[in-house]
Amino acid sequence: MSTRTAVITGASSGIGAATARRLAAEGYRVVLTARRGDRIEALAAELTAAGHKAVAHELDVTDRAAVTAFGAFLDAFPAVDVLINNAGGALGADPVATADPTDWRTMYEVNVLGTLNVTQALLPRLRTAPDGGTVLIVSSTAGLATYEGGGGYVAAKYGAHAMAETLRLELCGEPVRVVEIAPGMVKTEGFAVTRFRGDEEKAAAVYAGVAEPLTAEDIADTVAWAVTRPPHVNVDLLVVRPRAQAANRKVHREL
Ligand code: NJP
Repeated sequence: MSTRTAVITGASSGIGAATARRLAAEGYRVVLTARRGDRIEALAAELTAAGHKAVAHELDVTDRAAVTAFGAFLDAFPAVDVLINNAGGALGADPVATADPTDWRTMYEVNVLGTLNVTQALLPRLRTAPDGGTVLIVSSTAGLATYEGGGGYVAAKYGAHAMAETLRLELCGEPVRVVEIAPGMVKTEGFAVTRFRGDEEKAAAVYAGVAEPLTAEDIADTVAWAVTRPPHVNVDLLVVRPRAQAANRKVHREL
């Protein structure tokens, strides 16, 4: 079997980096993208040194022209088999009454339009993948149920969820499957720190007393499982939470 190629957005940290490592270990050629070029270059070098196939391509998913150029860059590859739309995140935890619309716009830009941009650019290649293509969207449990302070993040992830559902309907009959992974609480390097704009104390409080939040590797594991099913098997939606989290705000804490 020839080497399959997986493109991963937001591969510079957290779930994206773990997914890149995991898919490389599964034998995929991984194309790592993110805005922080130094990080993805370092990860690609690490994977290459370990005998895997990895390349880095700096990319802001909200920059539509850059994403289009990225699609052309991928023409050099024999095929594009898998797209992992992982770039995203939250900004702020303000109530709807007082939230900053700039934050809402930024979250919509990256979580929804970023995913749209990359999916549109890569779909022609995914359609011609030898064993069929896979579009995977890392959404969130925040895209399936709301919570106070979830605000613009909830709205954006509902958008990502709606896009996954709609795209699956529209591609029915074509050799491309659409998979959605909706994680609950995952303790990653960047998520909470970004949400609270670098306030490490507030970020740490998100996970306070939670014995075992999910790790980036846990989500990478579910991504790898979903994309390595036989091509006719479409895992529509996987909701993955830590055992200590029964719902978005129902979290067992040992404080
Ligand atoms: O977060 P973090 P996670 N263009 O901050 C990239 C969802 N999720 O791994 O550009 C391109 O470590 C950024 O790269 P850089 C979450 O919503 C998480 O936890 O270099 N890339 C970085 O690699 C998100 O969709 C939790 O700054 C952009 C990555 O995104 C995904 O999981 C729970 C970008 C973020 O890595 C990964 O989050 C949940 C742009 N414009 C859903 N903007 C959780 N952790 O609890 C950002 O339900 N990135």
